[in-house]
Amino acid sequence: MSDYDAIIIGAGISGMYQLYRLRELGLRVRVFEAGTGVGGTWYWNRYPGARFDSESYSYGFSFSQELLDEWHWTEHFSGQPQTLRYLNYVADKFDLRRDIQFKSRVSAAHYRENSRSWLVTLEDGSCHTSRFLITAIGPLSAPTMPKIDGVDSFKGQSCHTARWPHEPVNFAGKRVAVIGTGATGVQTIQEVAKTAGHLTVFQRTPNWCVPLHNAEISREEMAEIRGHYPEIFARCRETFACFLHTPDPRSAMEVTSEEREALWEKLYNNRGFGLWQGNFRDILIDRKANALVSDFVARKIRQRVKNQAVAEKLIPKNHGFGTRRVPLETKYYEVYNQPNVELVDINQTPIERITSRGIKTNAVEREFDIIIYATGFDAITGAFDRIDFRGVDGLKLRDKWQGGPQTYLGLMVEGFPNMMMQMGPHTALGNIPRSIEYSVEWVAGLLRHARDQHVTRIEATPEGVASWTDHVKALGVGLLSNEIDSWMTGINRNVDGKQTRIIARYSGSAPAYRARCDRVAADGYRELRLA
Ligand code: NA7
Repeated sequence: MSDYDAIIIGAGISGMYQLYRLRELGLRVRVFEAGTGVGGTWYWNRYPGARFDSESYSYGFSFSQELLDEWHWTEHFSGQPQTLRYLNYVADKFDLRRDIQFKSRVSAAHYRENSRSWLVTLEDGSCHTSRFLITAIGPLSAPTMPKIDGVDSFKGQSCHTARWPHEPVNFAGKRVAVIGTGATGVQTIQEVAKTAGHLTVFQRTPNWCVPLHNAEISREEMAEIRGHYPEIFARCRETFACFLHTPDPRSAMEVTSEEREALWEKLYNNRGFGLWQGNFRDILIDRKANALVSDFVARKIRQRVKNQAVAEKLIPKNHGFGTRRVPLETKYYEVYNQPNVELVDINQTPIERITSRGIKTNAVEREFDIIIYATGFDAITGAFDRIDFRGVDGLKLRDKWQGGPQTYLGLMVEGFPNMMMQMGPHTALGNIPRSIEYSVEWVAGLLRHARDQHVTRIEATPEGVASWTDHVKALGVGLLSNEIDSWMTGINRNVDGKQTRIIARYSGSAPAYRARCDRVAADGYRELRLA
C-alpha cells in the first residue's frame, strides 16, 4: 500500500486549497513544500513593493463564508506582507500545516505501473509513495538569473526578486541597480527609488505600464465589500479572465475618436486592469485598434516624464499595448523625474559584465552596493523541467514536451497516469485564485469519483490530448500577444531551449473552459481512461 492517497507538490494557493478539498474526501494527503512556510508566490516574492494587481477582494479564497466574514483587506491591492499573513491565517484556520512537510523540495516523481502509484523523491533523498500526484508548482516559480558574465563575482549584496531575503534590506543612501523592467521590476523600482541614494535601472525592453490607483480600505468600506461578495465572485465567474473588468463589446474602430479617448481616459483613471481587460473588444486582435490605444498610453508617458529623451526610452517600440503582461504602477514614470534615478537603455549601451564592484557596460563601469535582479522566471513549463517527472515506461515529461506542452484540459498528460496539474500549461490563468478554485474542485471531483468507483488508474487519452492541444493552439491564432516574445509565449533568453515561441497558455474564455471541464465530469469522465 502507498504511504499516501495523494501527494501534492507545493503549498501555495493551489496546494493549500487542494489539500483542504482532498482531506474532505477522507484521503490521506501529504504536501511537500520547498519553502519554510505556506504561500508559494507570496512566500518567495518578498521584494519591496510586491503587491496584487487584482483587487484584493476578487483575489482571496471564496470557498469559506467564515473566512470571507473574518478577513479584512486593508488595501484595494494588497501588498505582499498582508497577503502572506492572509495565507498563513488560512493555513491556521483550516489546520493545514499538519499535512504539509516544509523544507522539502521534490527532485523526482516516477510512476510505477505495477502498483499504479507515484514514487516521489525529495532532495534529501527520502522517498514517498502515493496513488495520485498533484502538481501545484506554480506557473511563475522558477526564477532565472540573467546570462551575464561575472554574475557571481559581485562583492556587494545581490538578490533575485523571487528569492528575496526574509530580513528587510535597507536602501537608504545606497547605490542600487535594478536589472529588469517587467511587472516585478516596475513594482521594485518605484519602491526602491523612494530611499535609495542613487538608483540605476538597466532596461532591455520597456513595457506599457498603467496606473494601479491603489487605496486603503476602511472598516466601513470593507463591511460594504463583504456584503457584495456574492456579486463580486459571480462577476469573476462571468468575465473572460476572472477579473472584475469586462471588455466593452464595441470595436475601437466603430466609435468616434472622442468616444475612444473618453473610454481610455476613464479606464486610465480607474483602478486596476481596466485598460487591459475592460477595453474595446478588439484592441488585442486588431492592429489598428492596438496602435491607437498604444498611442494613447505613449502620450501619457510623454506627459508624465519630463525629459523627453527618457520618455522615448520608456515607450515600447517592439510591441503594442497589452500584448505582454501589463505592469500596474504607482508613480512609476515620475520616478524618472527624480534626480537620484537614472535609466540605462542596454540596447544602446549593453552590459558587458558584472564586476566585483558593479556593472560594466560598453561605455562605463558603475559601482553599486546592491544589485537587484528582476529578471523573471522560466515560466509555465520551467517548474516542471526542474523535477524529473517520469511516466509509463520511464517516459520523461521533458522529452514528451520538447516541442511544446501537450495536455488534456491543462490538467493531465497522456503517459502520466494519476498525475493532475494545477495551473500547468494550457489552463486558464487570469485572476489566478479564481481559476485555482475551479480547477482544484474539478480534480477533487475526479478523485471522489475514483474513490467511489474504486478506480486506481486515471489517464488522459491520446485523442483527448491531441484535441485539447489543437484547440488551445487554434484559440491562440490571431492574438497579437502570440506574435511577441514574453514569458507568456514561453520565451526566456536566459534559458537554453526557450528561444522559440510556443502556445503555452489557454487563451479562450474562463467560462468556456469551465463549461468544457464540467461536461467531462457530468459525462462520468468517460473521456479519460479509467481502470
Ligand atoms: P518578466 O515580465 O519576465 O520580466 C523580466 C525582466 O527582466 C524583463 O524586463 C526582461 O527584459 C529583463 N531581463 C531578463 N533577462 C535579462 C538580461 N539578461 N539582461 C537584461 N534584462 C533582462 O518577469 P517579472 O518577474 O517582472 O514578471 C513575471 C510575472 O510575474 C508577471 O507578468 C506577473 O504576472 C507576475 P526583456 O523583456 O526580456 O527584454
